[in-house]
Amino acid sequence: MGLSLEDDHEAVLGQIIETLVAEAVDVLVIAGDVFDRASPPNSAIRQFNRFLKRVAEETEAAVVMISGNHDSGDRIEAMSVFSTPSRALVRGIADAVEAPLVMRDAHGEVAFSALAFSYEYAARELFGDESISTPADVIAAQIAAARAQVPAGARWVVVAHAFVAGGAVGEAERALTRVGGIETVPAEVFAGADYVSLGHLHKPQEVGAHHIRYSGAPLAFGFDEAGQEKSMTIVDLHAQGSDIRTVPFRPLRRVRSLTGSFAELLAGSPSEDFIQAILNDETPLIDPMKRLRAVYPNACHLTYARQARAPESRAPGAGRAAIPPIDMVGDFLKVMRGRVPDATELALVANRLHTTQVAEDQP
Ligand SMILES: [Mn+2]
Repeated sequence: MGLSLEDDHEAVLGQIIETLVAEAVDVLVIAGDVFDRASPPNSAIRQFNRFLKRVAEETEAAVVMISGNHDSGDRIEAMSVFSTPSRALVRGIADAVEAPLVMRDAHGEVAFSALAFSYEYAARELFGDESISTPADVIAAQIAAARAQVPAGARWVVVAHAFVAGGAVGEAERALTRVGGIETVPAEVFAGADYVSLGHLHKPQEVGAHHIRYSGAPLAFGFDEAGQEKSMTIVDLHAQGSDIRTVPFRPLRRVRSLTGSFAELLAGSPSEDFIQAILNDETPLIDPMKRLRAVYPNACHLTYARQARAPESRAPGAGRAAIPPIDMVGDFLKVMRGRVPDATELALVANRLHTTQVAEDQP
């Protein structure tokens, strides 16, 4: 969008600090992605360092943090080297020996296992197991390594970065998505954990069970997340079971979609929010964005409702699943590049889809 989100992040990070203090939180879990790219700008690193310093100085909370698929694992791992074992467990790179952070409360010990995100090829090498071929295999190997280190009788919290089956996915997380859904990890892999704290999906949600949860991203990252309330999850672990609730964030600027005629939108209340305008005017207007920004200075996207409707008319009565994958890939490439795939590209895609299909059909 070309707009800086630094102030928006600062507001939410401040609210996290307030909540850690107000709720006397024992452990802050950051389940990745920490940053949205492997080489984040220095301003983002500085802002995050300031935040961690405030957690250390102004709160009693320990920190358990893992890298996600967008992070540089090595960059996150660097933060672990000198961290105080009782106050922080930071994991950027998966390990075959997953030592937990062990905390103690009135009911006894709680072990936190922090499973850094790992691709299959890296996990095959790490665990010396050539049969690791899916994200579910990776997590299963990490879980087995972690479980072996949990003290007898301790309750167990698992922190992981994965797409757990059944989760609602948004546009920003789709980079990991492969045809056929084999990237998903079944919730059953976490059997035995008292709580599973997940990162990757942006929408706050539970998956498969009450105690297996995504806290969600602290800010909305696209218009598909417009209107979604972001929050932090507060978990009270009991001797058995847990209480789970959310504390909503109050974003500086919201991400909103406004639908109406151009005249109606111009007459709306002025707002600094990030606005997507969906115009239902039948004829295109001249430079509407410039005039909209007089009312909504952070308006950053504009479409006409008749354009948005157009794709539906292509396959009347047919669900999205009815479109063959090869056509879906072709449509995607056409939208992204403005031309359909050529014969060589189609052959490559078809070959890859076939391999995936064969792999899925195996028992
Ligand atoms: Mn992710």
